[in-house]
Amino acid sequence: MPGERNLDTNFRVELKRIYLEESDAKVRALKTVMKNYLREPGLPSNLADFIEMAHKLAGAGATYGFPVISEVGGALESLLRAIRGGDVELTDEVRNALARAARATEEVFAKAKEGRESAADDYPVIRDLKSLAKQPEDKPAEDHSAEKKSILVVDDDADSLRITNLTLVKAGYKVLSYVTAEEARAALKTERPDLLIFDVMLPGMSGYDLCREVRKDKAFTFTPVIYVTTKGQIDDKVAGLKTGADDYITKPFEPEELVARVGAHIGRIELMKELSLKDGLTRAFNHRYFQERVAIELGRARRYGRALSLALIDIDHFKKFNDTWGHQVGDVVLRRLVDTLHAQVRNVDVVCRYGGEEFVVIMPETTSGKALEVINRIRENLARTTFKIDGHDDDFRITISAGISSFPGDAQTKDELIVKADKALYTAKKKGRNLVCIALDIDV
Ligand code: GH3
Ligand code: MG
Ligand code: MG
Repeated sequence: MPGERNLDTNFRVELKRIYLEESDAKVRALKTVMKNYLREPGLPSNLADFIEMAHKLAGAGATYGFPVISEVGGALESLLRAIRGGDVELTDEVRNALARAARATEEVFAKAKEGRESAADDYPVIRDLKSLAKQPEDKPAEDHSAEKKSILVVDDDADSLRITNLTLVKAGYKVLSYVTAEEARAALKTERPDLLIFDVMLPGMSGYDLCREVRKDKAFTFTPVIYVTTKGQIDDKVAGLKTGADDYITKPFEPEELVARVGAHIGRIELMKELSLKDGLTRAFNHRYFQERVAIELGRARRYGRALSLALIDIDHFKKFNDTWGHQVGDVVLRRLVDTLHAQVRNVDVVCRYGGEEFVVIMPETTSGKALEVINRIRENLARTTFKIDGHDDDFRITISAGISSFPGDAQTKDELIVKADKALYTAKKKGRNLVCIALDIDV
């Protein structure tokens, strides 16, 4: 039985060795892209190359047994993306941090060659990079959608696991690998991979048992499971699919086939998420997502002692608009409004359709005063801008009213935040519309 060998240790040692063999080249490549970038920071391809290098280190490091490399790479990537987004300038302090990141990378590898381990705490540069990028350390879960998808692989055969790993890493995935089902099960208590790949025959708990157990966990109801196994008989395939798995690949497999199947499953789940979280007409997030997200953001605001604002926005006299122009024209206006909101709020703000012609913007780290300023600017822009709609010669214009409430000033709970924003909106309507009110204005 393959499980009798100590594959766990052997495999990890082997992966580390492979990565270390390439480490000099990696450090050289990192220094080159950094040098090119610092020599000509204005050239977009220089920054793009640098970001790609950081991204690779972030993605592969931990997979090959170098979590600190992933940490440095990830923090470096965030900072570089912030620079690209115009949120951070290339100051001397930033230059200095970039150079320290390269030195840290070199040192982690050098220590590993001498058989010494590194810990993230040994490298304060990781914290510095993060703080320069102004990224809170626990980013909203949804931000990960833009990041690499992660795949958990369980296989007790070292060669097979390595091929699967290398294939998936090369295809751009982050891979978490385990040699026993028990290990994978423990990891799944904290990790939330996007797809699971199980070998069937494993020492101890089998892949089938693991799949059955995973399917009982609500967090993984829709996570695709693929078996990769040498068992090729039709009976085995049927038995495998009956455990709740989605697909089956027989070893030896073609890497392209694995990547294609993984991509198809992940793509379908992404689409499903998109459909279940977003409103079909406007592409704003839907009411259900709003409720979940506002709770998450409120928790974060409380934990870090930061402000959080909600802006509830309602189109003025929209019923009359529909009655005059028809619902189809009304629908176009709803979409336009969401586009306008998306264009004029920050990336971290979350635009949701609360219902009907009411929208709500979740604004993390935003005080009531700042939210008022932003929403008022949007209101003014809308009120003074006319727009055209296909098939109509008329110039259209809408106005909006909005109510704003904030944590911690106006409300402590999610429901209270919503109620206060709603009351502020009501005040704005009562005062004549085309107006933004904050919770403080209530009862005035
Ligand atoms: P107020 O200024 O007080 O908000 O007046 P209002 O007419 O906008 O408010 P009311 O709540 O009376 O009417 C809301 C209208 O929004 C009624 C409905 O026709 C329209 N509406 C809601 N959902 C949709 C939609 O999906 N498409 C279109 N075209 N109209 C919608
Ligand atoms: Mg309205
Ligand atoms: Mg309304």
